[in-house]
Amino acid sequence: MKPMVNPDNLAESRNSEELFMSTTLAMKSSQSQASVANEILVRSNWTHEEVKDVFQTPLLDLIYRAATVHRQFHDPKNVQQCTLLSIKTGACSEDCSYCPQSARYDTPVAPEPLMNIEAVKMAAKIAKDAGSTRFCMGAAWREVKDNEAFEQVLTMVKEVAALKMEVCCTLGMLTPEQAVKLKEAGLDAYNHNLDTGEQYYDQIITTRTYQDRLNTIKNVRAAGITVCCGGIIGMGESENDRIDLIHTLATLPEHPESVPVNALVPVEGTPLADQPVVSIWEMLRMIATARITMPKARVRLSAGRVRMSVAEQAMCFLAGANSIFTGEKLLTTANPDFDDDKNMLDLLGLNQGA
Ligand code: SAM
Ligand code: DTB
Ligand code: SF4
Repeated sequence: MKPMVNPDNLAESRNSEELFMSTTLAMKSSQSQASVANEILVRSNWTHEEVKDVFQTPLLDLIYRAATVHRQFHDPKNVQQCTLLSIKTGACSEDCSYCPQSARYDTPVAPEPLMNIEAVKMAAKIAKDAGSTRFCMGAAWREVKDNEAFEQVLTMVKEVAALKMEVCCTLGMLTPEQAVKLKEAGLDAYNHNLDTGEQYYDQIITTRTYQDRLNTIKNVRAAGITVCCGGIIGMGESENDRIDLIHTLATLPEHPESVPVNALVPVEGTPLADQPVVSIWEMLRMIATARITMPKARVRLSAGRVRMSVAEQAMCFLAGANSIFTGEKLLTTANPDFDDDKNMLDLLGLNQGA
């Protein structure tokens, strides 16, 4: 027998259905409003003046604003661990004043030829077991050449991708065709930094231009590889040069998916060996401004971490950094070891259960 339908109940159930529907619609529309608002925050039309205003915000307000944007776009408990490996070290033709791998300077770095594939695979496995989800292979090259070494790097990319890690490379300048070959081998990301603002650039490097760097970034993007692009502070640049750098990054047609913020590691023998150490306050300002102007990017707290306390690094995470390089070495210089980083992440409640 069919249950009796009480017209009052029917009206009630209709009303509650309508209420449910309208609430769902309201929720949906507030969600889409939120995503519309988020899209509005992701802008490539920042003026220099706007970036400067953000950069010059009083520090605690700046951090608060960056932390808020961070929470709108990311899970603040997630910090990506990326491990670097120098697959070809030193003897580089370029004159980058910060770099211990340039053949022009007498530094403690001993040149080493391209590593073999098995050794790279082993390093990637160790990194994965220690909690890294991304592996970045660096070569001290001005540019990639179409030779046997490049073929070997393509195999390395395939092997690391087979370990189900994100694969990144930083090999110098790339042509569009080389970028496509890397993509086909399974490369997820390519690191190529602008290093500093355009006006200051020729004080740091003379052997290739800012435009060369922008061209490589364009080639990477066109091949469908994600872009990792940032810079270094502490090379004697002015505040305006730092603003220039962020302004250039934040006005690229698409923001880099990853923005490394490096503090100069001054290395004996390089022209920048005697630069004063970058203060935590300068790092925080840079990280927070990158977070606010490029909300979706992973902002990577990069070189210089070995000199920072856990409390200083915690401030960087609060200001919007959500990635670090892990492993005993960056490319040729020291980095905190895996265990210290694990203790720090545990202490701060980051990546728990990940
Ligand atoms: N040779 C390739 C290139 O220049 O693109 C890839 C390797 S290169 C070492 C990668 C980046 O490391 C540089 O662009 C620079 O931003 C960073 N880097 C190198 N030496 C550094 C140092 N002493 N301190 C901080 N960052 C450094
Ligand atoms: C980036 O921006 N920083 C990393 C990575 N990309 C390749 C390299 C830092 C190198 C620091 C000096 C060294 O260890 O040789
Ligand atoms: Fe060579 Fe790269 Fe170092 Fe410049 S930064 S000297 S291109 S390894």
